[in-house]
Amino acid sequence: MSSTQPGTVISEVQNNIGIITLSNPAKRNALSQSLLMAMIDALTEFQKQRVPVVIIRAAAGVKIWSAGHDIAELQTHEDPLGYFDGLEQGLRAIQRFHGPVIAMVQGGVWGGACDLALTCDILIGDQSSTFAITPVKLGLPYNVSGVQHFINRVGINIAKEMFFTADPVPSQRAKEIGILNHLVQTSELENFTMTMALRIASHSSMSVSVIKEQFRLLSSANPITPETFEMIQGLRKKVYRSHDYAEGIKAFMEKRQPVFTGE
Ligand code: YXS
Repeated sequence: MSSTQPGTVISEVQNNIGIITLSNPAKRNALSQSLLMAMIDALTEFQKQRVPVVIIRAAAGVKIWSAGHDIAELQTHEDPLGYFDGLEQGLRAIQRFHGPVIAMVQGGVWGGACDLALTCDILIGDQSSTFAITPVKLGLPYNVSGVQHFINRVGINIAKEMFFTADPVPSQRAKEIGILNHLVQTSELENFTMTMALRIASHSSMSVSVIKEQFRLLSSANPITPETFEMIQGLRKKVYRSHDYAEGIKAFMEKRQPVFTGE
């Protein structure tokens, strides 16, 4: 079974493994609302078909796995990563899928796509894979659950460096700091990933599913008080209503460097 929604994703099942291929090449696989909804639809369909494991990938040989959130769809003066934003819905769909979701990565992973890849249960990449989280380049306030994803995955020190520098982390370092579970030769990437998916699928899907849910619940179990959450939201509001955020978006659309004023 394979379905393609132009400019979004290609979804198919091979040996009872679900495969979602990001397919928006004109925009370097930017995570548009329509691409994210198509990804969610594919996961929903795989869940119905009791597909035990899913691989999320881009087309073979791409230089950019995904350029991140579709900047053209980011609203200024509004929370760009609100609970119902397409990216946030997509991240939750990956977390709540009943089995492991494996990100198979070639090429650059940018911004919200880095959050999406890190939200997958297992990451396997080749030497061309790089990972950058880039809100500071747009003057954008990342969201609480997103920051938590990075702390959980790489630890607070590395997460700070990634957020503050916005520099792409190259594959070798990504392996060293725990972004990548495995760094494999390009020629081996598809076979290695499918072999792992089939290995997982050979085990009790009920047991795997419940253990995945335990990881989700335990990794998000960092209670903060309602007042603390409201303070964070207040701080974020200052940022997404700032000159800098509006300038960051405008500069990208005008293909120029932003001029930030810190206001
Ligand atoms: O000029 P055309 O119409 O052909 O379109 C160009 C780009 O504008 C478009 N494009 C994007 N459109 C919307 N959202 C994007 N994120 C995006 N990225 C690219 O795709 C066409 C080809 O882009 P071009 O010419 O730059 O390709 P390239 O191969 O030279 O460079 C590829 C990239 C990915 C290095 C470059 O496109 C780039 O730096 N893109 C922006 C990466 C980025 O900053 N992503 C973060 C998005 S915001 C986000 O994810 C979070 C909300 S956060 O900010 O918090 O991280």
